[in-house]
Amino acid sequence: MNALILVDIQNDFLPSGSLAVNDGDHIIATINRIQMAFDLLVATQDWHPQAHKSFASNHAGKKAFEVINLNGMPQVLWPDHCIQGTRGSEFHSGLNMDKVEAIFRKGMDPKIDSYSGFYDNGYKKSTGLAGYLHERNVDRVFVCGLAGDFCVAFTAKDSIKEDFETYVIEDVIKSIDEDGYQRIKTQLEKVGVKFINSDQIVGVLGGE
Ligand code: VGL
Ligand code: ZN
Repeated sequence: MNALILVDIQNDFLPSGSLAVNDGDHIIATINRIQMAFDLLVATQDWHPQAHKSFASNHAGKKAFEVINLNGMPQVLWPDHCIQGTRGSEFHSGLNMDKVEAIFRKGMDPKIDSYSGFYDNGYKKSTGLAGYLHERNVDRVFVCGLAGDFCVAFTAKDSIKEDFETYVIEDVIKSIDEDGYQRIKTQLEKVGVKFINSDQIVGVLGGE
């Protein structure tokens, strides 16, 4: 079984959102179109309390995109985003969610950030996504969404750790920083993540 994970396709990461990713909306139509190729669709949702320590606004004198030490780990400070229950935290209205069987929320603990759909950044808590996918007999995981250099990359890294054959579909991701994406892509390639474009999905799945 194969699964497509839709990572954080939420208004705050789209144009006019508070942490807008360039051209974030350009991936939506293709994501809707490729959904039918997969056995299972799941989504992740960044879901922060207002007091989240990843927000620059919760650190006096700090600005967004500065890096601080948060409980022993480097932490990029972000503009307030994806606050629980706000419009910014909702999925893009044009994204087809009808076939998404489960939504995994992350980033609720104010003390620690959570980029991956599987674990927080300190691996203190699991979201249950790995167990869910294993119980559904998934062996191949495909990842798309936002942002390529953060939540998509961390999700792909943990997917490999959980022993899923893992693909990032590169034409349906967008990154906050393209250079940062290229650096993390090199690391992901080393641990076995594969990179494809959406026109290769049928070929990859055809081997099943
Ligand atoms: C993300 C920064 C902060 C993401 C989430 O979805 O990539 N990036 N929170
Ligand atoms: Zn966040």
